[in-house]
Amino acid sequence: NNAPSATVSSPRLQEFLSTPQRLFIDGQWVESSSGRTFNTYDPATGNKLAEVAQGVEADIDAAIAAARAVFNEGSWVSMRPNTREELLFAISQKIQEWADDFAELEALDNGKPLGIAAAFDVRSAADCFRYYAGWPSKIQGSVNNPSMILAPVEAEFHSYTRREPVGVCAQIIPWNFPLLMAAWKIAPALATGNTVVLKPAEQTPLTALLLGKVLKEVGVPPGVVNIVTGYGDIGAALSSHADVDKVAFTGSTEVGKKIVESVKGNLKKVSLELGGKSPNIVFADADIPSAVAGALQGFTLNSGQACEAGTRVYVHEDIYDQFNAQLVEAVKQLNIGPGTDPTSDITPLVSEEQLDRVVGYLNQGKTDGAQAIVGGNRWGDTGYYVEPTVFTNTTPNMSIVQEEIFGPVAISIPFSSEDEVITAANDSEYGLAAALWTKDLSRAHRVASRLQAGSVWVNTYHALDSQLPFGGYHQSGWGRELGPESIELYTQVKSVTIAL
Ligand code: TXE
Repeated sequence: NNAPSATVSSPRLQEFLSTPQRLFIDGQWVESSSGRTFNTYDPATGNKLAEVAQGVEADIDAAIAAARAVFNEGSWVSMRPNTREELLFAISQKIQEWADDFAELEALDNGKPLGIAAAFDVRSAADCFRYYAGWPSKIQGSVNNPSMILAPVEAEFHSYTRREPVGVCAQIIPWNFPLLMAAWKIAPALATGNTVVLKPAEQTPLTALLLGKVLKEVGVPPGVVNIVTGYGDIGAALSSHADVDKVAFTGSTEVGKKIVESVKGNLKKVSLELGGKSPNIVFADADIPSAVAGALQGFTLNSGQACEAGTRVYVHEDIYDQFNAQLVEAVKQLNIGPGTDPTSDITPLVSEEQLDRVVGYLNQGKTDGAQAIVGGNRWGDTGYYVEPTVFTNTTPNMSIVQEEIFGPVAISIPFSSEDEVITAANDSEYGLAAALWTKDLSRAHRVASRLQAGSVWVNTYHALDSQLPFGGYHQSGWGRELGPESIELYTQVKSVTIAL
């Protein structure tokens, strides 16, 4: 039964949800070769949302073969930069045209607020394609005049470098920003002439499949992007495949380590964007209302299911009690409800598994002696909701202080000096993001330079843009995505030398 359990507003979405979702291989929508399917669920109700083809290893093989064939054939790789730009721009425009459908589908499949899905996920995905649409005509090599030593003939030399695509790219993405993660991966790969096999998360495959329809409609050649839905087993089959040249992964640090193990066979290139436990530091001279709003957004955006979430809030001791009181008040103003209700601020977690995981951390925190000054429990008994929670009275070794919880949960910790808070902030196996709130310009730059994190925000939080590289120090990952850095991730450099 493929009838959608949710009521959707547009005919396009009604049609999309009432047809079985298939794999996108070599420009065709096909069944899994095993005939198997799996369900995705609406996290607000736990009801089935759609039935999706469950890809198996044979489908991965077929998708990689298609991506390889079109890469080797050559016309995609050598496409005129202006034509490639037009194609990427058309994808961006089509996403905007279908923005309402993408937003509603994302809110249903992931559970996130419709407003966030529209204003952040869908808009940023369109922006990302537009940003990379500008790149193909600007990818450059360099010209050199080297003095060669070991050359067979005496000559002058002229050398230049070329930036070429890496090849077939496996891209494995998570469920917290499903469409946006697909955009961060596919847009730079296409801008640089690679071909792609994308594996969306099993919890949230739908917007990637709708993106597949966009790619087909605007005329991305068959085989250039293939989308295979399914579980982690096919992610592993992709990352270990001998005919894949690069794997780009966003997800848990645990699976990131498995990816690194799995690439040993052919030493394919790897980029990883993994977990975080980001510090958010409020100095005594901060504008307190802004810092409270920033701290709140830092740990509650997407119900805390953001890798860069600001979950360790360090507050100067002089303002600690005042700050906590205001933060608790702000948390109490939040509405909890389904993503499709425009008044909801805190929406359900993506799955029952994530609910159990987050509630497990809440209970562990309480057992360890931390105090929940607001929240601390599951909310309701239908859907996967958790109360937004702030803990105090923690010690540095508690699991709620060290580990990524991935729910709307923050720890508020007092500090007395700049040096002390920098040491505490950097005491983490992660290093994805960090923020500080101060009116002191010198302190802002000084502290920003000492925080071990790939993104540092001053007097703001969650400020992301396609132009700015994003990625992690330490176990938060390898490499940087977005900005010119993604052009580097998806190209390799060749030097060509000519004896004149
Ligand atoms: O992630 P997984 P999960 C963190 C967050 C969360 C935890 C667990 O703390 O609570 O991870 O989430 C695919 N080889 N983040 O279990 O398993 C999988 O099918 C190749 C942070 O859902 O890492 C999915 O497509 N692929 C994160 C993708 O990996 C494999 C966002 C991510 O799932 C695989 C999500 C394997 N062996 C979770 N096993 C962030 N950085 O934002 C699974 N996958």
